[in-house]
Amino acid sequence: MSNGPFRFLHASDFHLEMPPHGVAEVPEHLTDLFLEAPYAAAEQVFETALAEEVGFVVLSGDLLDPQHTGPRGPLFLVEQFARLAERGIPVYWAGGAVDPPEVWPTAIRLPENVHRFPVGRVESFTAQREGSPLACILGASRDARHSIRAGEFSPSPGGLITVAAVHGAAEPEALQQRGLHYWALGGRHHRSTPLSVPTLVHWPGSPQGRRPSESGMHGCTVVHVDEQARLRNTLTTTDVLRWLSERLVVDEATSRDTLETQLRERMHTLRETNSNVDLIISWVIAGAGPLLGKLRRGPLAAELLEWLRGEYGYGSPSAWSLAIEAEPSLMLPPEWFEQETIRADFLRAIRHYERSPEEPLDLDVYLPEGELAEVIGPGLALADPPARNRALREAALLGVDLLTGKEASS
Ligand SMILES: [Mn+2]
Repeated sequence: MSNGPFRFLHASDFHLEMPPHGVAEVPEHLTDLFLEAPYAAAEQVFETALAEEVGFVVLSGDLLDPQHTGPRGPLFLVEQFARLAERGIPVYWAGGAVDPPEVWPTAIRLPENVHRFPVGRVESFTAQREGSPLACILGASRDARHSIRAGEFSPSPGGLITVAAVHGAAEPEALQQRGLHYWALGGRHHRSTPLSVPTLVHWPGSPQGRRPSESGMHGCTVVHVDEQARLRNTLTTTDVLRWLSERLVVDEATSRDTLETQLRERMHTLRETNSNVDLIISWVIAGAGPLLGKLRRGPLAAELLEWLRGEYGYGSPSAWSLAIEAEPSLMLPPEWFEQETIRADFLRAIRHYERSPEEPLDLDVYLPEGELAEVIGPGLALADPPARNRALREAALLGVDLLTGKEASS
């Protein structure tokens, strides 16, 4: 049974307390944008709910940490909730890691249309439209155990569309077995839909990417319910600042001019496919040839970066190039490992460390006391296998660059 067609909106992880970060320096003309981005993106979520005339809004946690936003965060949410209240749109909010119900400041009253789920216990609400039930919304705020207990969620006995709102990790298959229509999940900053039939299991991700690794479009989800109780989820982008990671491939014949043309063409494509949003772009140049060596060492990378920034970084919207670097890839001729050369000794040593992950790199001995922590981050980040492998790859490339004579510059 369905009272469709209708739409509802699902969003999570506003993290109003957390501006974008992970960048060495923010250019001055973008600082306001960085600081305001979480609020601007969250506001777009509420704009979407109003524009789509949704029946209700489901929020799956991590909206804000009021201790870090100060009063601005709760006051902002109250204002947005009130806009929904004016249009008769109820809100169902399951708390996550930073926004359990008890951290909400008692002096700030939530509007009547906002329903919060208790911690560690499933509660059920029925969303109404013009006096008749539209959907059943189950939910719980995250408790200390952190995992979703799927068994505590059951479909509405009346056959009403049933939505579960909860923050955390779970096996999608275990959720699907419960026979609900939709799992409105929170706690991931990337959008994902691990299952869609017969149950939609969905993380909408954060409405705003926070760091270079949170690349691509960010937004909220509008769920369309038809007369046959079939659900379809669509993305509405809300981010005001979008992180992109772009890769270009060069070869032996690529000149600096050709690379500039490639960069310019890609930039135009990006501008067309990401209209009305400021872009923060990390460029990686892959492939082979002398240009890559020049990008790794020498002024070329800095010159290209300055050119890209000057050409595209100050427009409105802006496309700011964060970095341009050669991809660390190791496609070396096998004989380089076998020769009687210093380069081969060096490469064999690197290979030995790659094949013996249990063997510590002991880089400390090469650095003045205390400097290592600053260089590679606290907690000796090289203990983590991807970081260790990356460091070894970088070391190999640098060694190859320095130990290979000019005649063999490939
Ligand atoms: Mn989160």
